[in-house]
This record gives sequence, C-alpha cells and structure tokens, in this order.
Amino acid sequence: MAFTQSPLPYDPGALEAHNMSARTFEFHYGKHHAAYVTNLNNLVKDTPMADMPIEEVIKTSFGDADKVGIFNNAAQVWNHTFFWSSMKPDGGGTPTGDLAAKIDSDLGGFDKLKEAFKTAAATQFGSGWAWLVLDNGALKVTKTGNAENPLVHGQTPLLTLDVWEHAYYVDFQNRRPDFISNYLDQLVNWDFAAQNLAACS
Ligand code: MN3
Repeated sequence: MAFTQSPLPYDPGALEAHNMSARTFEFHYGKHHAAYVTNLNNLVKDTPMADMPIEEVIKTSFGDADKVGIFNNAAQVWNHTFFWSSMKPDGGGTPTGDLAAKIDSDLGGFDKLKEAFKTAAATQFGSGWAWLVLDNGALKVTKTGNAENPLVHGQTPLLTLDVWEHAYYVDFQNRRPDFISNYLDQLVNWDFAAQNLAACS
C-alpha cells in the first residue's frame, strides 16, 4: 500500500488574493510535496513501514541513523498536508471559543501568541517550521528544524507555518518576516486549530 498525496483543501489559486500564488502551489504542492511522497514510497517499498500509518513511520524512524531519509520524507509529507489545512481563503482574523480562552490563559492573549509565533518563525535559522502545539495540556509556540515536527516530542500540533525558503521565495523573495505577517493576517485557519484542540479533549 503506497502513501498518497492528500488533495489540497482548496483550489491552488484560492489564496492568490492573499499573496500566496498559484505558482507557489504549482511548485510547493506540485513538486516539493509530491517529491516527498514519491521518495517515501521508494524508501519504504517492501518493508513493514510501507503498511504503517504515516505518524508511526515518523515516530519509529526519528533518531534512527539508518532511517534518516525515511524520517525526513515521511515527516515532510505529513507537515505539508498539515500546513495546507493550516491556511484557508479569507483566513486570519482572531480565534474564538475554547481556543481563544485557552490562548488567554496559557499564552497571555492573542497579541502575545502572534508575537511569539512571529519570533519563532523568523528565528528558525535555515529551513524548518513554526508551530502552535498542545504540550502536556498547555498551548505552546515552538519551532523545529528541517523536517522535524512536534509528533516526535509527544506534542499535539494545532497549526503550522512552513518557513523553508521554497515556501515564500516565489511570492516574497527573501522577505520571510513579510511572509509570516501575511500568514497571520490573511491566511491562518483558526478553525483548523480549534478543531485540533477540540479533538484532544
Ligand atoms: Mn515546504
């Protein structure tokens, strides 16, 4: 059974008005994400990992020197699928309900969360990801390098932003801080984060 690339949750041109172009999706979804799926399938072919849920492949291969390639590709497949759902057309705005209340109690409010997220995303040196996670029942903003993700640290991801250069170079060139602000202002899908939080309770 081969791993497959999840369909985008919206049209590849759906975020054009919010500064993420169809051209970005042509490469980021159509080339980068697709290549991770192809690579993963080639690496696990005819091994027990080919039949594991992808989360198990990620957790099992993490930290295993012989399985670095499997980990990198499996995690990147998962991370990108999660990233597409972390955005939506007409995103941005403010969280509501239980998520908003938890942001207030755990992180000191929405403005503090935004600042922490901007800092994490901007200071991830080189390639990686910024995350909002649930860690031992509390919200936390984190960053990871390359393909690493919160699953391998026992955390539950609620939201992510890809800060690999390929994620923003087409639309923002070298201006990562502008890409981060645009994500928070116009793209982020707080409903997705709220659903992921609700699934934990
Ligand atoms: Mn990427």
